[in-house]
Amino acid sequence: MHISPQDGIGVVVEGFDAASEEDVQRVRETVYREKIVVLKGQELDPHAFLTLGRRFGRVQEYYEPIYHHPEVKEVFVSSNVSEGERQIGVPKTGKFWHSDYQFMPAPFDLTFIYPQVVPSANRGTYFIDLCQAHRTLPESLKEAAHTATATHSVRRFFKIRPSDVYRPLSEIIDEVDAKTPPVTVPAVLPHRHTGQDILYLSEGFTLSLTDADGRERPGLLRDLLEHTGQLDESFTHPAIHLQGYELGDILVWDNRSMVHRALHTSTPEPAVSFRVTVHDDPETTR
Ligand code: 7UC
Ligand code: FE
Repeated sequence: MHISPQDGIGVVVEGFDAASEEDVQRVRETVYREKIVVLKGQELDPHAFLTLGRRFGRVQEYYEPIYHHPEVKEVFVSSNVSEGERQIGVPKTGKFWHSDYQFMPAPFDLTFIYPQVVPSANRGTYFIDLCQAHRTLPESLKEAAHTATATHSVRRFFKIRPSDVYRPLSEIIDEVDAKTPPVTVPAVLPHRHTGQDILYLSEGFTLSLTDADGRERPGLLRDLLEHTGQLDESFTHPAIHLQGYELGDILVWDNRSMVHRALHTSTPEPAVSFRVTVHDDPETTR
């Protein structure tokens, strides 16, 4: 197995063997330091992809079944391809800045994305490192960030399911809030594997920010998001990294510190990718 740096954030790994415990350990050690790891030349069916995820920790299946792979429910399918009447997975996922499961009490440590059908143009995922965003906070925002609490929810990006047709919107919203109640946590959180501070905010999932006195501070939330680069509609902010990929790549990232956003495709080309998400709990995996 050979690791080399890539432009911007992350490393590229050639010769990764999903069956090698040593390779898995090296990728695990590398991902929290380098944030993104691209495993080249992988040929895994959905079962083997799940097995790979399990080598890194406790695999979490997505809470909404419409995303499940029909044979392997732990594999989340993002797909704009439908076969006749049958839509497998969900189209247009993650086209907003977020960290996976940020709206849940226990977000994942690692996300694995395995593209299956790749568009010829506009492929890739944007990333921003929220540890870097914390390190570069101007003095004027630092104290306010450290004393603030943030509330995260899936509400704005919950996808209407086929079974929701003809249901009142208010009933669906109430159901979303009952099933996934908003989560309130400090705006700056320590990374549980590296101890580094994370400015844990996203444009998609962070509903509101509250100061030490319990007052809502929308202006502060906007200033902090602006600092991270998430409000840059041109995607030219220096903190934004565009991660490309090709068939055979598996992207692995440090989900707690990396907000990401799927690239908008102007031309509706077919695109399918599989995803596995993992809790890398020290007590269960080491
Ligand atoms: O359809 C989507 O964009 C899925 C999103 C609401 N959640 C992904 C996640 O893992 O948090
Ligand atoms: Fe995502």
